[in-house]
Amino acid sequence: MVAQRTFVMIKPDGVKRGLIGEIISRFEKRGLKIVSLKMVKMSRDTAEKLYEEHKGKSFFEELVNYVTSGPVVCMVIEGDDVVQVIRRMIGNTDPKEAPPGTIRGDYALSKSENVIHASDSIEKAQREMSLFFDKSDL
Ligand code: FUP
Repeated sequence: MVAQRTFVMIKPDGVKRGLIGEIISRFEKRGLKIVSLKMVKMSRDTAEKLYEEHKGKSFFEELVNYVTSGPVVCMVIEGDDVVQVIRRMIGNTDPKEAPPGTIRGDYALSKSENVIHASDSIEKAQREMSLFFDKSDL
């Protein structure tokens, strides 16, 4: 199995609530490798690019306002089948449907403020990590 890389971001509510350590710890304990990590205040332009698939939807404005409302922690994480493994670890978009034991299932209740983002395909991972990291960071 060839190691994959994915993009993960702890959203402003996760940072404000002091969940950075807890969340990173889960990935480390799972045996995944943190390749690069940074805290940034996202620009509006970057937020619109990150969520471009949702442009025009009713929640888009609210989503962009929320992810630019405070610092986020961006990571590139590596491991076997890491895209799928981390999607399972974070749980459903709507935390009320996310099973206990998942990050959203344990720490969130709101669909719009759901603590964490992770890429849902290898292609998206490449695109999303390039919004926040230079080649030399990786
Ligand atoms: P996910 O990949 O699980 O983060 O989910 P999506 O890409 O479908 O949605 C991205 C973000 O848009 C969610 F994390 C929160 C927000 N969203 C809403 O606020 N309302 C919705 O109905 C769907 C998504």
